[in-house]
Amino acid sequence: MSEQVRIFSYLPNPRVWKSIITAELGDVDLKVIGDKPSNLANWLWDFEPKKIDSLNLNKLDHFKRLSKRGFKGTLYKTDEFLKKHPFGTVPAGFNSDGSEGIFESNSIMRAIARVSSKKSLYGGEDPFIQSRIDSFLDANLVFAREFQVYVLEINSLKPYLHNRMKSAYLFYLDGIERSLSANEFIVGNELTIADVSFVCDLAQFLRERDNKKIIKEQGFELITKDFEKDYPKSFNHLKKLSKRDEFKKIMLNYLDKIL
Ligand SMILES: N[C@@H](CCC(=O)N[C@@H](CS)C(=O)NCC(=O)O)C(=O)O
Repeated sequence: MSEQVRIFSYLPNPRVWKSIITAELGDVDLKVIGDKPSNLANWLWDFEPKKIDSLNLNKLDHFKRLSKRGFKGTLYKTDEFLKKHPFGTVPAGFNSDGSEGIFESNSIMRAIARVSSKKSLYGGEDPFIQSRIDSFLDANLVFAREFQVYVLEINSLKPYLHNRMKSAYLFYLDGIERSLSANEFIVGNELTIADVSFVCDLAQFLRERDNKKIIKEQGFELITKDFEKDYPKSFNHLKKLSKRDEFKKIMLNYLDKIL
């Protein structure tokens, strides 16, 4: 039997971890295909992605696309890929026969939760709990988009960018901290994909600390400097979940150096 969901992406990628962890929690058959970020320019992006043989590059001229975000130079994407993925991004999710494309890492994760028989991952049968989970996922995406820009510009920071990132961080974590003051998990008292997305995106942002030297050299403070002190509930939640088997086997020691 073929897999239920397929993902093509550069790897490792915390945005893909959202789906892999959800598949672990929800017992969904997920196939992930990919390569190191720097190698993805040598792949033909498609439902059946293929490593490009450099000798055949001239035959692929038709599939040449100028990269738009996070990559530099040329990428190779089939017409069919762009039909399924109009924004042309990875991670790129697909249903089992490739007839549907699902983009945005939160939405790919949602697809996995919907396919799973473990309905509690996505609010059970209650449309309002499901929508509340969506609310957190939307807030998460806004935060993640801010930090994507920040990380891409980390070598040439400007006060405007740093301030914007700081206020997005404070806004997002104030809300998460408040929700964790009322419940054990972000939505209610069961683990949902809102928690999975929180762990993966925040873990990725905390790697800001790897860039401490370069941020300081440009005259700025680390935004996450006092994370543990300022947001103790969020910190404990992140730490506790990242130690659970389903998270740990995917994230390995990603957080060890920074927490
Ligand atoms: N918010 C999206 C971000 C996806 C994204 O921006 N992907 C970039 C790489 S980091 C991409 O695929 N760029 C393709 C291009 O540059 O053409 C998600 O969570 O999936």
